[in-house]
Amino acid sequence: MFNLLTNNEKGLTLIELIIGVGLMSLVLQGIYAFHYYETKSWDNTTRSIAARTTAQLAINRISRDIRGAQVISETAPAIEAADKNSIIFYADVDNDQQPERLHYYLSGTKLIRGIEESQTTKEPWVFNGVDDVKTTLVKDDRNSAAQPLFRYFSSMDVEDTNLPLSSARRSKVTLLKINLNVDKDPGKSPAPVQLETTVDLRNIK
Ligand SMILES: [Ca+2]
Repeated sequence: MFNLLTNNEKGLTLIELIIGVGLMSLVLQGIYAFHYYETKSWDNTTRSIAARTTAQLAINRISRDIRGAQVISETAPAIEAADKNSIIFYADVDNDQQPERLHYYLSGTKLIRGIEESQTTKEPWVFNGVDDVKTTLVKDDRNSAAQPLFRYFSSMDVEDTNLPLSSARRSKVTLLKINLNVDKDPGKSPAPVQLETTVDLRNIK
């Protein structure tokens, strides 16, 4: 009896070894799975924060530019073109007392900010309608005709859906709603980032 106990304590039987290895394997799988999901979750969180930051910066930029919109000729409104996913207007965004032509538009999934300086350094201001500089503000913009970036409201806060707006209608725009939809991989996590802001245009110069 004594010998039997001693023998058993000296080493593992094959069964014990198999059970031990099996248990160890389960533990390792658990650790791996935990690590995998933690990393994935961390990646999603990081990407979500990055998308939200990009969207917020873009929406801030557009809002700031459009708030400075100004009438540059007596015969044309401050907003030169107004459509679902594009807008053109004039504003002195670099504070040099000369207006620039701002052009926001979607090119595929890119939200672009185009800017053109006047061909003249004093009135009358002359623009060729060609962007001098183009900057991509958002790479993964998922706005579309069904989910437009820009919505226009006339007096009484009535939405004008006759897009693109005619010149007469553009001069009546008092509110602009910007709805930005950013999503790197539609259908996959993280969820799309959607930001909306309203810009009051009643004080257009
Ligand atoms: Ca300027």
